[in-house]
Amino acid sequence: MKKRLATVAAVLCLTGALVAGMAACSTPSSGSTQPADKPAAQQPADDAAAKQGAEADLKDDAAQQQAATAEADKLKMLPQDEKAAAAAELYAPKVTKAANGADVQLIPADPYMWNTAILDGENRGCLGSSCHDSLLDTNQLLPMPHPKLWNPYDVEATTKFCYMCHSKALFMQDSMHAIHMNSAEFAEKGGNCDSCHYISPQTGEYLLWDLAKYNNAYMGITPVPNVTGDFSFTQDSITPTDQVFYYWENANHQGVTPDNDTSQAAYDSWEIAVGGEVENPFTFKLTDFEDQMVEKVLKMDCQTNPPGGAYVANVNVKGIPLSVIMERAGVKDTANTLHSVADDGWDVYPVPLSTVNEYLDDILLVTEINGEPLGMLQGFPVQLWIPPLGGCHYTKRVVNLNFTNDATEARLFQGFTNPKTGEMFNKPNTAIFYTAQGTIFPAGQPIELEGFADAYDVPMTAVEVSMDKGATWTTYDLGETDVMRWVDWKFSFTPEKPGSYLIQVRGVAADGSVSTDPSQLFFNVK
Ligand SMILES: Nc1nc2c(c(=O)[nH]1)N[C@H]1C(S)=C(S)[C@@H](COP(=O)(O)O)O[C@H]1N2
Ligand SMILES: [Mo]
Repeated sequence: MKKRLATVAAVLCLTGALVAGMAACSTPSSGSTQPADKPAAQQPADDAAAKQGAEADLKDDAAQQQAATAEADKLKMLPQDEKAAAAAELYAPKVTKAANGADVQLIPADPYMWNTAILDGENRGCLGSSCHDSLLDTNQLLPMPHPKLWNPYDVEATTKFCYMCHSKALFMQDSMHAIHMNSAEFAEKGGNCDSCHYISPQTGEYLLWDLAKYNNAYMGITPVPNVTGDFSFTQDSITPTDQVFYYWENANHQGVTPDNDTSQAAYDSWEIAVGGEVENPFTFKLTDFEDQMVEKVLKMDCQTNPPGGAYVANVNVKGIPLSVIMERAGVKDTANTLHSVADDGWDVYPVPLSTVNEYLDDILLVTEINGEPLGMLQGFPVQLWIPPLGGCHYTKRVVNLNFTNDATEARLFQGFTNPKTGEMFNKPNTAIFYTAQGTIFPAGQPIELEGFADAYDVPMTAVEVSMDKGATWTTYDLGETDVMRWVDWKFSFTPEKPGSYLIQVRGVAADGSVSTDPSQLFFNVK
């Protein structure tokens, strides 16, 4: 496998395809910034042009770097008293615009210019002013298909998004090292270990810069022990339809997003065959059960929703109760498993019948979300919703419901295990919605944050907030919560003074488990 991935990286370099995905990536020591181009798929015919463009970019980079180095050199020669003011200006953290329009500063200001002049924070890590615009696009530049990712609720993708799938299969370290270390562009731009890693002075461990910078590397973040604010939550909030995530992995794990027919005719003619260990095998159309459909507010968490990610929805769904279908079929005692098979062959995550029976009141063959037919991406015309299991069990475009007697018990997926620690990565899980990393808030005004907390089949009992990197946590008890819906929390507080801050949010569930990877937001108050 390692060999195959290395070949892949070589192909990438040869075709120059990577060039499109890597906007100007400057050397870690330059102190200069280049604008990042939006990645775009390249046609083979464009390769020559792309290569020329990349060469021109590199020359531009080199010129900019020279200029920056000259400026920094001049500064080094200044007398001490003049140096401080000049350095503060030259090495001030950059203020840029986030995708949502907010002014952001990704690096805390510190009196010694440690973060920018010494650690060179502006030029390290995947994102920011360094190499990639967004991690969501990079995987689409691979030569092989890859499931499309996006970020509902504007939650920025981190490498934790990649780790969810790649921690077990196709190890992330292997592919990332091969792709970067074999990339001519990465080499030409002076990329090295420090570009991606933070080497812990305590342990010597190579941490990922993007994941470690705020907690381990930067100075200038003001701690707020025992932070307090106004906390509230609801389980009734509804994910707007355009923020409902989608995920197509397909039965072959190739992740090609389909382009299915969403016409009324396609809905009217959709057929589902019910069979296996049942008294009355039968085939039905969705229209046959129109008058028995019910509406419910239910959640769906993707099994691989990363820590701090928002592959989670809480929506008003309408559909046929599975109980109605099971009653009509007369499921025999010999059946122990439900296989819901899709037209793309998706039958990867069968469910034990005992689990089906446990949650039967909330299992629906869903045809509508928030009063509208399912979108193409959400599996028009029908998706089997099985809360509170992981989303992989929610088969889209079901064509078969097979009640079988399997020799081995079907495995349930309700959260993801970190293979390094054996602990759950994303259970309980939280995310902070709609707020860009580095956002600059006006001083003296309350900062209002919102997000979700959930733990699949385990009810949430508390949300905890820390503003001193986890030294103290303020607990907000939720009481008894409904496991079929998410917890949507709001937290509002006013920092006492301007500065740079880090807020972390973690969840506590009824089994006593606590998020291992809190969601976090770095922000500034000016
Ligand atoms: N037929 C089919 N069903 C599928 C998948 C798929 O690739 N094909 N992906 C599953 C996964 S992993 C998830 S998280 C949910 C996502 O459902 P949504 O797109 O409606 O949010 O669909 C599940 N059902
Ligand atoms: Mo999923």
